[in-house]
Amino acid sequence: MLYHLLYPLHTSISAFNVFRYITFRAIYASLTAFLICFVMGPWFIRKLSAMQIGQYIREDGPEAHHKKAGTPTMGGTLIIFAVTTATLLWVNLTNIYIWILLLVTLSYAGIGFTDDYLMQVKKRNKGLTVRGKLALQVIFAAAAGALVCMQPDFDTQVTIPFFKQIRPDLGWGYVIVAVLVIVGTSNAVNLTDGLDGLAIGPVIIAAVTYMVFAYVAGHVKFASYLQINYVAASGETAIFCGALAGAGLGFLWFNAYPAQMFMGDVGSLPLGGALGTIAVITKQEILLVIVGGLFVVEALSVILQVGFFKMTKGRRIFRMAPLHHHFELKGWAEPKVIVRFWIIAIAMALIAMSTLKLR
Ligand code: 57M
Repeated sequence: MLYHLLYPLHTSISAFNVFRYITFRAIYASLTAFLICFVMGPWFIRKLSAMQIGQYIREDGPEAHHKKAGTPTMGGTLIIFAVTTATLLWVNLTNIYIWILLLVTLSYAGIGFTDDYLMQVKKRNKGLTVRGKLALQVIFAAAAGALVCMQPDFDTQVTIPFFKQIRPDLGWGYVIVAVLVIVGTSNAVNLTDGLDGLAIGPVIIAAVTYMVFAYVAGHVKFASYLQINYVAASGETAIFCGALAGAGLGFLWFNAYPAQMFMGDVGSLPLGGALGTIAVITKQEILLVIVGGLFVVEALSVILQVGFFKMTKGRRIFRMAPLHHHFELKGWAEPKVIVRFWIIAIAMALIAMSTLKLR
């Protein structure tokens, strides 16, 4: 909005020229989203507490979690409000990719909100069914995938990290890749969200990484120099990434150990969905396995544990899945697990960045 209001004035006030630059708007979108979360956080936590939206803690979980009972949850509502407001303020609103990102973010927030609302407010012990949630996620991801494929400048090749020459063109089959990436990331972030700051830290790291990729993919000269797919107009999504990172930082202020609030499904589902959609738009779909390596490892630990548990009728690979519970039960203090997982996430992001140069 500010872009549309202020940039046209650059002919009389030359300082307003800065509104043209994606880098400038990405930084300010990030600061705007951060400030919204930071300033509104205490009020929001008080509201959640007054509405008694407190976390129910599973009895079979690690002992250390029992003291977290009643921590306000659904803090993701604030994150999504901050991301959406900052994005709408700073982007060029005629950019279709921004609307596709908002479609996934807000629809996934709606799914998560409904689930949380049924469990936390209506105090039902089950929210939406797993199948129902998955079906809705697939529908909105497929809609986003189809919209992306319909853009005249978007090609349906898939980028394979480290092998820049191999780019299989999937045609409409690309929608299936988009669905797998978006739905998979959404659920992997949700599984990771089990310790204070554990999910939001790597979300911030991934958002910053994709901010760089979005900027490069949307810049014809940089994209050609680095031999990556150029996606016309995708640079604007760097501003959304900035907003995501900023809102994440603002939320982390309150979610840092010991957490004053949790994000709930209304946060974890859309954050993962948004990262998946950015990966698709910037044509760095497979790279998300590296950028979001931590989410992948957490999801794999669940798949392996559940598979092994069923096959062996009750035996386990890990003390408990997802993986963060395994280390907790081994006796690592919660902050140690969290910070060490962040360190791994940063290392994975650096490896992902290196693919810009490696081929
Ligand atoms: C949600 N969420 C937390 C909070 C957060 C298939 C199975 C492995 C699924 C998995 C599962 O349900 N995962 C998704 C993980 C929950 O947090 C809420 O949920 C939101 C995200 N959706 O925002 O609102 C608890 O996590 C802790 N937490 C924090 N700090 C935070 O900032 O400490 C969350 C955010 C909170 C709080 O304690 O209550 C969750 O874990 O429920 N299931 C599991 O993760 C369960 N694992 C399991 O059953 N493993 C089995 C195998 C055979 C499947 C095994 O290994 O034996 C564990 N979850 C819990 N206790 N809480 C089991 C024990």
